[in-house]
Amino acid sequence: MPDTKVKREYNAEQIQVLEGLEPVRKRPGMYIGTTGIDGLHHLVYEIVDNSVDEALAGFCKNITVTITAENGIIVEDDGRGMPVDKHPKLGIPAVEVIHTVLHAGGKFGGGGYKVSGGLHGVGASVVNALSSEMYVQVRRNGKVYQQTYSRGKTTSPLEVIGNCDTTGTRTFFQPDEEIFDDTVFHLSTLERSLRETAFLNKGIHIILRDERVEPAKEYDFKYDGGIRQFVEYQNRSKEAIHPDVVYFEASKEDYECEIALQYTDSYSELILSYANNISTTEGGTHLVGFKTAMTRVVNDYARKNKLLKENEDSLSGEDVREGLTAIISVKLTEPQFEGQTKTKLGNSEIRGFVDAATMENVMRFFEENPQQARIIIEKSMRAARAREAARKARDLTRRKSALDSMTLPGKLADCSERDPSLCEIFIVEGDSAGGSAKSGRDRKRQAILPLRGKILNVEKARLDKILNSDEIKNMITAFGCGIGSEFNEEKLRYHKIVIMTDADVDGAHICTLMLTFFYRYMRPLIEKGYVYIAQPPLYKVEKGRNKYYTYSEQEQIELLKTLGSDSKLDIQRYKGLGEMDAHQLWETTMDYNTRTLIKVDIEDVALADETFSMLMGEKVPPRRKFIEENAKYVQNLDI
Ligand code: 28F
Repeated sequence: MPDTKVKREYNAEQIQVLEGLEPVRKRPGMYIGTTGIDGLHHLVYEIVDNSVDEALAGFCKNITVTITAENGIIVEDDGRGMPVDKHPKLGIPAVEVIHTVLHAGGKFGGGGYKVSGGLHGVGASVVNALSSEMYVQVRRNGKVYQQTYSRGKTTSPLEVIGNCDTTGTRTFFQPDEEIFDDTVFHLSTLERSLRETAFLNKGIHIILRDERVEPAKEYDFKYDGGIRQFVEYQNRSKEAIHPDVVYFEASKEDYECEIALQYTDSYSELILSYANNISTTEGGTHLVGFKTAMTRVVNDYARKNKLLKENEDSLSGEDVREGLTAIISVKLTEPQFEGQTKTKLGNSEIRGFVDAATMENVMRFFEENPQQARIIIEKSMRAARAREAARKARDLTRRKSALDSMTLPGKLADCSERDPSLCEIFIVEGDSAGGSAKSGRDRKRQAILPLRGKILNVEKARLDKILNSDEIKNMITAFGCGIGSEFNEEKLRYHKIVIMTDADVDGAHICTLMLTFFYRYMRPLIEKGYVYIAQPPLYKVEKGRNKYYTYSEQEQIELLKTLGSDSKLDIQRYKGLGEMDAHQLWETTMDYNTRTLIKVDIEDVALADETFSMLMGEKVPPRRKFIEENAKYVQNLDI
């Protein structure tokens, strides 16, 4: 009898179960983007998204996220509770499949589609693989079930550990220190993300608790106004110029969009876009559709109502978006994410869908609210006139430098090196410090641009006025890379732009003004990591022939402890850069081998936008509250 080899057919899921979650531990970046701080926080979003899906399906009302004292995370919801019945093919409980099989989960009941975010629903199994400990407790059928896991492996069978008369799911996980070098969660990051999730899913109730502090710090997010309230929140430190938030939603076959917008007296635009609650930071077809329609509807209405004369040029997209805060949220069953960080929406049908919805609804708002329409149109027309004036002013600066291309500002002490990647420019507060920096520097690679006093607050000024400020013009010319839409990274003359100001309130203010200018008109400088803040010393301590510099109060205390208070010490507290001579400034703050530079990076556009508006904008109360709350962090300005 020939032995017929029985060929066992494995289906995809069974292969997955055999392979386990090893692939996730081998290449975690494939599943959560990075194993840095962003990847760590993605673990939370993956679990929270499962609760959000249960809420969107209509079965969960409350979600609680707790950071435990040991930097573990507990997420709890009052949904139906994960299913516990045996999986027909795999013979293990559904809850175990969800935690041990990659991409298990898929569609949720209630006919909805999985619209929540994360890295596109890799779900609980990835969190299990990247956690040293994990447990899930399911309240369902009047019982409390529990199962535990570690590093992707099941460490206990599903057991009944009690009875209950409620339903829901509670998940605990401790990020694996073998995977993540930094496992300390940032409360502000979770606060912003969960608040955003609550705005995007109106009515959902999310509580965030931090038990690492005594008493525990708690946030409570619930916004029945959804993205309308999101716009009001983003505008809380700006002045709205018309009373109503424009809001509309539209749906078609298997996609829907929801948009809210309101104009303020700000000169910058803030448009946040989302697809299935994922922040599409690289934009995409929904954003293009919205922008195109906004430009068209403002021009059409302006012409139809004789606000814009026949012979006047049309308003540009930039003019129309000056001062605009908008939230665009689309939901679709088969989203295509493209771009470097997979946060650009690619679905082409969405562009026309959002364009038509915006055109129709904004035109209707204008026709029903002619006063508000006029205010908005007039704002855009002022922007157009200012843009025209700015172009003239810019041509002036360009024409001058075109005539004599090397017209660099007289105050600039340039460096001799021609390769920008080796060059640094120090923007130094005050002429005396500028003088010391010029003589103390490395002339080959370090350029100095002294800055006299405060620069213009660009948050409260338009481009034409900004271009009239010598200090700003000097920086633009020295950097060589242009501003705004003309910014060209290839032309940047220095790959380190170091802000060097006094370590006092004035210095911090000048530093913030400069960062505001870079953020508003040369944002890629910050995004690409060219901008730094120099750290001058606070104290010089001399003991006999030994000389020590300290850069923070803490460091000073430790040094004095080490040197012992018995010996005779000569201590100098630096009030400003000008108190250091050229050599001291060089060795403490500019020498490549001994200096400390803080690299400025934008952690979150929305946060940066509201931080600058709060710090530099019109309204005083939010600014006072912000400084009171954040003063203790200010030594490491990391926006
Ligand atoms: C703290 C994290 O994960 N909550 C969840 C549910 C509810 C159901 C479900 C989840 C069926 C097969 C996909 C219950 N009853 N919180 C959570 N709550 N998953 S995750 O079902 C899983 C789906 O795989 C659920 C009826 N239908 C769905």
